[in-house]
Amino acid sequence: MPAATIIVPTYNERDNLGPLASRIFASVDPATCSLLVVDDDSPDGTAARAEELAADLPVRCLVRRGARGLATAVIHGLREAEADLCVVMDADLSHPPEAIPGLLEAMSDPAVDMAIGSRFVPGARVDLHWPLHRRLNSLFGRLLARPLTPVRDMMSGFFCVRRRQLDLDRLDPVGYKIALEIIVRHRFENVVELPITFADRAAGQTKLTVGEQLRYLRHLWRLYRG
Ligand SMILES: Nc1nc2c(ncn2[C@@H]2O[C@H](COP(=O)(O)OP(=O)(O)OP(=O)(O)O)[C@@H](O)[C@H]2O)c(=O)[nH]1
Ligand SMILES: [Mg+2]
Repeated sequence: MPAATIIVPTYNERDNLGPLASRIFASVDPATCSLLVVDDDSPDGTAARAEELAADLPVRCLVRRGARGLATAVIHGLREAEADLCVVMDADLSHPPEAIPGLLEAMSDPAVDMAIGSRFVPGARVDLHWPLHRRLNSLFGRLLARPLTPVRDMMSGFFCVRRRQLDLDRLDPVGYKIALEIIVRHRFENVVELPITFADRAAGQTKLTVGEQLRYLRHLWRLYRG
């Protein structure tokens, strides 16, 4: 298995980190892969939990103070990653760690720019108990981004990229949609989407607020403006 850094942005995910790390290191080799938690100084003690896990596993935690935001946390992680191959995923076990080897395998083809764990290709399943308004929200969000990229799940937070192919100084996202930002800014054309089963968050609370949705509109505006 190639060396890879698994970057996980966190805000108040203390109770998810243990199960997440167990499932990650049951799926990838701890001798070549490591977990990089990028925490925005969560009040629930997420960073302390990461430090506990670091006693037995290749886990490192970066704490950002005074900054908030999923996408910028991921960029911070990409800057600090040890490996060239970087996998980005959520902490809440919505993204199955068992799919990581498939993403890494897809990147073994040098022509592939990015591999995405996708909810919207044949074979994918979305095991969610989302209320109708949230599903409509997600659909509407994807429709708004459709002219920017043919990628079906451009909103996914589960993907693999090569650090050396990224110009991190060119990225200027607000909010959540880091994959969309990377695809559009780098004009990535060869994006592979692998079907995943997407689950409801395991523990803890959502951070997806109305403010976050307004930030998404601002983000789209920036991308359309070029
Ligand atoms: N560092 C950092 N991570 C964040 C921030 N907001 C969210 N995250 C993390 O980003 C990931 C996705 O956030 P979620 O709250 O799961 O968003 P979601 O998947 O759209 O919504 P739910 O799963 O319903 O909660 C999780 O690992 C969060 O902890 C933030 O401001 N800073
Ligand atoms: Mg989630």
